[in-house]
Amino acid sequence: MIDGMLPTISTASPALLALSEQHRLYRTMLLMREIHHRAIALQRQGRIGSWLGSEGQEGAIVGSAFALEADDWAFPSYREHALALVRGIPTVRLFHHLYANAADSIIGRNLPPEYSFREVNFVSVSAPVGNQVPQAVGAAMAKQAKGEPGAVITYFGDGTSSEGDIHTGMTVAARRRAPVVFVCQNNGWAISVPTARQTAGEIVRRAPALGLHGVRVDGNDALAVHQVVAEALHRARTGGGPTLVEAMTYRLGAHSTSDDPTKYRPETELEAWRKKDPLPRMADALGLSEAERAAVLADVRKEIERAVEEAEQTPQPEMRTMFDDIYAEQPWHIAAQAREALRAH
Ligand SMILES: Cc1ncc(C[n+]2csc(CCOP(=O)(O)OP(=O)(O)O)c2C)c(N)n1
Ligand SMILES: [Mg+2]
Repeated sequence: MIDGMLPTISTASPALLALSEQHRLYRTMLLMREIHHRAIALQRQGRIGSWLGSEGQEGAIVGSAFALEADDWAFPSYREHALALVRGIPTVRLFHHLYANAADSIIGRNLPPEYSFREVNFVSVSAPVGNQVPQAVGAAMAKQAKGEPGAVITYFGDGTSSEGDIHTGMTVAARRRAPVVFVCQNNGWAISVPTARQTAGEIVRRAPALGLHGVRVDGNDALAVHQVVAEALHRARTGGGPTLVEAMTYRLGAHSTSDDPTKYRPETELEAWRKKDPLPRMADALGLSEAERAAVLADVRKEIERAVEEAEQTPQPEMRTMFDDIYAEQPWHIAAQAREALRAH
């Protein structure tokens, strides 16, 4: 039942993805990396509230996102920014959310970056880790019950793999052969807790025990991730049951803008993983020259600058919106609070 149990497998077969798509995949990875750097700078300047980065994990995130089709649903965690981009959300909308402005799809209701993009089946990111997994299984079972096409993908981390919700979700999904793919990004750390202190076993080995397919993949090889996730989604869509994909990767940056990994993480470990950075690896796989790499970089930076400018110029949400979307009919005490707040404003 376990498809690949080697410590890491790199089975990139570009056959599944046209060359032009591979170039687009690389550009999206680079766009995500540059958004990450820009977001940290904006947070340090006090222009946005918070940021959780995906530096080092672009291969796992973008590679898997490229395997999705229009009918699929995604229940992401907080690092899958690029998933929204791949689903067709323009860069500026990520920044609208980070600025919590009036054009933010959730007008500042979540801690950034916890997006929600209903129109592309990108379900609101949950703050409590692991919440999204039973939700994804429920959505997959609903698809099954309604006879709707497509599958569901959900993401979580190595630390989150210790949560009960994960096991409940996977057990039910396997029992019901629900069309869902679980992507565990094992990035070595759950804030300051290393994976070895999180679990005595290997995460992917839980799959056969719970009755799922299990695949471990080199998460820094975007094409390998794409292939493994495309196969898992195909299996899910065609009634073959759920899969747990463990993508072995590494968080090169801090956990969030409130974290300082130099306090707990050995520099040598970081340096070893920098050498396995998924971005140059993908550029090498495409045979890109230095000039070509520089051209893509300049292009994504321009896109980001335009997006930041537009987000900055967009006004904040109106005060009254704070009281919307909570109750179908506003109760008297909320109405009274709204009146008072608007008077004081
Ligand atoms: C239920 C719950 N417990 C604790 C937290 C605090 N918390 C936020 S992120 C995080 C670490 C999660 O690590 P992992 O699953 O490995 O994901 P990563 O951050 O490495 O992507 C923790 C403990 C939370 N948000 N929710
Ligand atoms: Mg982790």
